[in-house]
Parts: sequence; structure tokens; C-alpha cells
Amino acid sequence: MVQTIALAGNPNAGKTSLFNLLTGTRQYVGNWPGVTVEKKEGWVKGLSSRMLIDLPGVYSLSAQSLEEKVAISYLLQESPHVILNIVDASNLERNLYLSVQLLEMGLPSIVALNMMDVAVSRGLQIDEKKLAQKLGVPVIPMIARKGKGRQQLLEWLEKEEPTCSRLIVPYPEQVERAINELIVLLDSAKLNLKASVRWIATMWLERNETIEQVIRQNVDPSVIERMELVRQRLGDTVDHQIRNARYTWIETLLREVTTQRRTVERTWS
Ligand code: GDP
Ligand code: K
Ligand code: MG
Repeated sequence: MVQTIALAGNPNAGKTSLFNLLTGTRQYVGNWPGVTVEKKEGWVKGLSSRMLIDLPGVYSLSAQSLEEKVAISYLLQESPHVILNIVDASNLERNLYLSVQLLEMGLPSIVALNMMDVAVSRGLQIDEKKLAQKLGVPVIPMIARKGKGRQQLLEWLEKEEPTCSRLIVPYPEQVERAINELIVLLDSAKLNLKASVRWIATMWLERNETIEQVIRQNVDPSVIERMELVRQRLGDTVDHQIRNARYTWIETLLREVTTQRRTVERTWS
């Protein structure tokens, strides 16, 4: 049976480098259905029956841009065997925003911590074990451009059963209350999706267009009406509150897992 690995990450995180490193020349390029966003697929070299799918580079799953909509629709509807989330280690705070959203989604995931050479040259030390523990999924340090980390990644893909993170970002109290009410409503609607119900509830509060569409197509109008009321009660700033809570969670995480050494500036006078 073919297992699909979905490659997700910010633009410039090294997605193309990693894709080429893993697939070599066995690539097929097309478009995502209905849109002119490029879709690349390829067999993973050195493993049997593993198909790597390159998702568009995105900074979040907010479904604002076409790329974000393609990525979120794919993950929601196709549920890959595992999400391979490539993260730029030299740009952790921004890159982890997408990671947090992906991990909240609750699909099986693994993180490729790329650009380790850049991070090290800037004096950034990352406790990878602790990072993996906090994210709730394996973290594999890589230098994709030089092929470093490939072997470890392949071994993991070959041998391990992918895990879903149990990452829970704590949101402000009134948001948590709304999420819990939405979870009850969504449970009664019996949506047939692999994504976590908590994540769907959070995306509904953020007015994520893709989630909005899925819910309007699959949930009873009377239930949607009650979901609307829960959302309206929170007012216009709920998406900011959710975003801020994610960034606060990331800042706390980074304080625990990173150390910035002072880099010595060389002078040539
Ligand atoms: P994409 O936009 O995510 O597809 O990223 P690319 O694979 O095109 O990489 C962006 C740039 O970073 C390119 O110039 C790559 O050669 C470079 N790059 C990729 N991985 C690494 C890495 O681990 N270390 C360093 N120093 N550069 C890398
Ligand atoms: K690029
Ligand atoms: Mg690219």
C-alpha cells in the first residue's frame, strides 16, 4: 500500500531542497485541482511505496491565500500517512506558528528542523530532545542543502509508526468555554474528519474559510445557527486572541529550548 508523506512548511524553509533530497529525479509536476498552484509528487528514494507530496509554502493555515486554502483542504480531506513539517531553525518563532497549527490539527506528524548550520553559525543552541517533547512529535535536525539528516529521517519513516501530537495551546477563558461548547455541537454533528474537533472549533472561531465551507456542507443548519451564536458572543477580536495565545505559547517554548550564545564579532583593524 502506498503511504503519502505531505511536506509542509513556510516559504524558504528548504522544502524544495528536502523534496529533491528525498525523491531525486523521480518527480511529477502538475497543478492542484482547480487552481494554478504547482503540485509536485515523487517517490522517496531508498524506501518502498512512500509518495512525497509537496504542499504549497505557507506561513499559516489561515486560509487567506490560495496556497493556504490548497494546503488546508488537502490535509483535511486526504489525511496523509504523516505530515513532514520542515522548520527553519534560524527562524524558529515564525516557522513554529505553522507547526503549532499543524500539531493542533492532530494528524500524525514529524518535524524536520532544517538550516541547523545557519542556526549554529548565529550562536543559537536548540535542545532538540526538549523541543520534540514539548511539540509531542519527533524532531530531526537537518541541513537539507548538504543532505545532512537524510539517513535519520529515512530510518524514522521506515521504522516508526507516526504519532499525533497532544499539543494543546491554552486560550483565554472565554475562548476555551466557546471551544468546549463548539466541541459538543460538532460531536453531535458527527463530521467524518481526521482532524481534532478542538482544532475545527478553533478554526471556526477564527472564521477560517475552508473550515467554514466544510461545516456549511456537512452540518445541520440548526446546529450551525448555534455555532454562529457561540462565535458572535466572543466579538471581533477572537481571532487576535487565538493568534496571540499561540505566539505566547511559542515564546515560552523558545525560552525553554533555546540558548542564544553571544557571537564574537571579529575585527580586522
Ligand atoms: P523552499 O522555498 O522552502 O522551497 O526552500 P528552498 O529549498 O528553495 O531553500 C531556500 C534556500 O535555502 C535555497 O537557497 C537553499 O539552497 C537554501 N537551503 C536549504 N536548506 C538549507 C540548509 O539546511 N542550510 C543552508 N545553509 N541553506 C539551505
Ligand atoms: K524559495
Ligand atoms: Mg520551493
